[in-house]
Amino acid sequence: MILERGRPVAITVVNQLSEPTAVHWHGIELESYYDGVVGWGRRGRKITPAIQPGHSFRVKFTPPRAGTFMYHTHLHDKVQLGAGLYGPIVVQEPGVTFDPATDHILLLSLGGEDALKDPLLMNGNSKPPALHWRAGKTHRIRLINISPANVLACSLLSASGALQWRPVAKDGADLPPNRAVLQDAKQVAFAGETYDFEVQPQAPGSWRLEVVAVNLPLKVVQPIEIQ
Ligand SMILES: [Cu+2]
Repeated sequence: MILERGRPVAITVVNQLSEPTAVHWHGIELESYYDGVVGWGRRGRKITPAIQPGHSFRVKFTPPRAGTFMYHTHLHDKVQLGAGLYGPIVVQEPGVTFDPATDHILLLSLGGEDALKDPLLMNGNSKPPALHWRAGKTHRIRLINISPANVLACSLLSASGALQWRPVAKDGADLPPNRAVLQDAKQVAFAGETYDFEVQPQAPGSWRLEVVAVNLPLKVVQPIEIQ
């Protein structure tokens, strides 16, 4: 979902499940009534309802910050998250167009309810196909962890070993210049965190983003071919 900072948006959530649901707009500042916390969020006298099967709920907000966010179910979390009720949100500055050639969403999740049996997924895939990036350009990586309760260690590697990247944002907030400095391309991401990095591949080669869970037998590798 790509939104524009400062531009009001209305999103209709239609529940086609056989059980109630609610959707949380993770990291976005919005009125609590729309934020998917059933029985808690409110607007005047209205309390956030669960969205019943066959029903819908219209969410309205104006994203105040550009950055990387996510939406996800906030009801029956284990079952519905395991079934895929989540997705990325990118908020762009006005006038900026999302360019998938250099802007890359890498969303980590669990492909089921059981971290001991179900696979770790990258963009919905346990064996994600290679991405093809151009050398000589600045690429932005938007790392999102929505794997419930999983702490993930992520490293960007080339065939000859570790790479470096420049962190530019965390949870949708730009980093101050003294934090946005080139460093080893490693990051531990807790569930619900987003991290943005910039990388500048100089020459063709085979890269990969390796992600392993801390204390769980989970791993996923995203191949990246630099061309
Ligand atoms: Cu959340």
